[in-house]
Amino acid sequence: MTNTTHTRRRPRRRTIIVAALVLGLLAALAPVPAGPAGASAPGSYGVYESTAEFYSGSWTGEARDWGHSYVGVDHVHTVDGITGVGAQICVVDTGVDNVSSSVRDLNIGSGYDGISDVTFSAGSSYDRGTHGTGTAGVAAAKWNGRAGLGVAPSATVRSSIALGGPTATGTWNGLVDAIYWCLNNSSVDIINLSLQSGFDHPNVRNAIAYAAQVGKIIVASAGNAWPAYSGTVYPAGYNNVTAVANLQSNGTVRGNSNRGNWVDVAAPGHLTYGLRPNDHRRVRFGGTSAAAAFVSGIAALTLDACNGWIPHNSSVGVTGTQSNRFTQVVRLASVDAGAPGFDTTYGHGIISTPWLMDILGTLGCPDV
Ligand SMILES: [Ca+2]
Ligand SMILES: [Ca+2]
Repeated sequence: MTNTTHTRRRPRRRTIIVAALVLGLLAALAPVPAGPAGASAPGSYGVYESTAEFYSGSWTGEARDWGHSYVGVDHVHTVDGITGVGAQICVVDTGVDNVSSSVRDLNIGSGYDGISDVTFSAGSSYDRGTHGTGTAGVAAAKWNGRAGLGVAPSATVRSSIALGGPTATGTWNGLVDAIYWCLNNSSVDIINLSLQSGFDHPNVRNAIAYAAQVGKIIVASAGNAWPAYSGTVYPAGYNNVTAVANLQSNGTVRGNSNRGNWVDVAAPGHLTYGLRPNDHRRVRFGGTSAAAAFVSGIAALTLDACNGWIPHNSSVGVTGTQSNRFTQVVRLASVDAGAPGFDTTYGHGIISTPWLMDILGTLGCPDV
């Protein structure tokens, strides 16, 4: 990794935050359905949240997540001054809890519930479970004396609900509606999909292709079902998506993180710090869900550094949609791990955030 120093701070408008009070956590490990490829779509509940572990644990005070130092996010925050200002992450999940404006540990904008087809204001954001708030926390929690620090603490979260119920599952229609709400929202820059399925549903595929076409960056979890399910995981397996494997603090990918030639990168995901609903206290949140959220936070840092636009550079393969360009800069900024060169477990390797910033500077991003 190399370091650069920067003096900057361009003021940008942003939305206000909010947060909540209370407790409660559940651990839902849903199996990936080995989708009937080529056959008719499975009925209603075909999409599952991508969470292996959700540790309620005890409150441990303010501290950075291990992953921040492991991949240099702390350096990018403190030395480069890049924190995700101006970026918006649409979290397609169980929702993001925000019942109290007295605890301001997430910047939350207005949202949408694809299950009941209603929109809601920033102040009335809610979580149908726990998974979405955990995910949002990994990506964008702020310091507030109560919670931890996310990868992009200045980014704004937009909640678009696709999962619910005791096992945090959803319908294909609900998922498609939730993705469309994100892509139709011009303020949204990044779509986080911490969910997994073995079924390549054409409507989901098309929605994601359209999201990429209109300039959104799409990030998805590799899945937590290895080796029980060894096929391609969707939506992570789509070309327009950055697929993220679950890195542990010992530098290895977790055993249940799904593998395949569609995996792009490994990022901290095991026992990372997320937020729990109701009190927004920090919890250990793990799985490829957290790893995807970590990279969505890095996407927000990228857009902060690039003032919202990743420049094209065909000589290093940074071409195509903004989502494709993001995938490519992530690949370029990954440190090889596991088997030499690209491999199906780590993809192109372990993300290095300072290296990514150096690459963005070389590409001409104005703020690094
Ligand atoms: Ca990909
Ligand atoms: Ca490798």
